[in-house]
Amino acid sequence: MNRRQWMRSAFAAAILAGLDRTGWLWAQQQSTPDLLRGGRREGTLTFADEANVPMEQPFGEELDGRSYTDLSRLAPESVKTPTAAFYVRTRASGLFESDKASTIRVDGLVSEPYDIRTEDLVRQAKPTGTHLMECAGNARVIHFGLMSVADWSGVPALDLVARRMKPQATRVLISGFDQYRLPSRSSMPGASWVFTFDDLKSSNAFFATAMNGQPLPRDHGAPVRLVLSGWYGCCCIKWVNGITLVDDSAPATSQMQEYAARILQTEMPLARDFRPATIDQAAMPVRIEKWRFGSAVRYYVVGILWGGSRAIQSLQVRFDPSEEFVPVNWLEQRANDPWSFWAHLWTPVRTGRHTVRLRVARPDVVARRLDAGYYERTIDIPEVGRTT
Ligand SMILES: Nc1nc2c(c(=O)[nH]1)N[C@H]1C(S)=C(S)[C@@H](COP(=O)(O)O)O[C@H]1N2
Ligand SMILES: [Mo]
Repeated sequence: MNRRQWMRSAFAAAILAGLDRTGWLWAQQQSTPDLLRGGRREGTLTFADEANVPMEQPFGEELDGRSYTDLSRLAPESVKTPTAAFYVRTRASGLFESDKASTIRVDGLVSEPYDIRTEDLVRQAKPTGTHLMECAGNARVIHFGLMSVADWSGVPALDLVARRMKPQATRVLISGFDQYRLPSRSSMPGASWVFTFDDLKSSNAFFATAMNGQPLPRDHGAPVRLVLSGWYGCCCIKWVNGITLVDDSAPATSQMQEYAARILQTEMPLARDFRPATIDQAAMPVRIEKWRFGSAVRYYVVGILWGGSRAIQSLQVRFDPSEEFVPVNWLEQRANDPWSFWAHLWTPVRTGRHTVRLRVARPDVVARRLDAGYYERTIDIPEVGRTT
């Protein structure tokens, strides 16, 4: 597909989304086909101040095992991440025998403990939609590669956890297999999380058994993992082996404490003290291309927006702290989950280093990480040209 066809298809997709029963669409200013008319693409720049790390290939083991998604390849017509490129944070333990992980134990405040057979979940699984996952530890240095989107299948979590429950149960602790051969250099072992029933309902939580039409791979939590729409990946427990019904006195897990240290910066003893670990509205550039229009040099900036819980309608960009924010030329937000796209044709007036930052200019939209500069990216502009 050439550039023009690409833009045409994005535009077509935008129109279709506008007509869609569920989709909502906010197109700002110009239509994309106009943006690049008469131009010629000369190449793609790389972001400055980011490390030279392996992308889309697993490295390291167990708790320190990672694989990063290359977001620079994203385009509006291909929002899903192929499974082999989906990020990994914690690779399967060498001690974990997935063929023996045939049951999930349900205990705690239930009339009688019982087991759920994972093969029953695999059989009952239905398509559960396209969802984004982002690690709370996502970072610029690794090109923000701890974020991906897949098509999932599974079983609604609420259906499963609420069986044989005693009336005093108000929360549910979901745990996964977390014993490792090797000590970790960077994180505490033990992924488990305490949810309210309302958390599971509002996030459409499900126990996933397949992604992108294939059985869940080992590193992504086979045979069964949890997925919550709009919550950070740290809550999406892999290798699920336990469901414990608890009440409001349940302590926060070590995984919740680790997350708290990363996001909320305060230590809280009880699960009930935690705010839902939802992703605020966020946005960033993923690719900057150099274009020539006659004698003028311009830069085509493609980005994504994700997180949040409402249509933002307006997204603004700035290329230097001394500049004013301006509305992006094109924005097509279809939903908060998974990611959507924006684009901007930028004509810098000087060469050298620039810092790209996005802003949602709405007081009613919370965007803590975005507003703190967490998703800023820097770029070195090699050439500026006469504008016509
Ligand atoms: N059992 C278990 N589940 C886990 C983890 C873990 O260390 N152990 N890591 C969590 C974190 S921090 C993230 S971001 C997601 C990553 O899921 P992925 O590797 O499939 O992308 O899994 C979550 N589930
Ligand atoms: Mo994470």
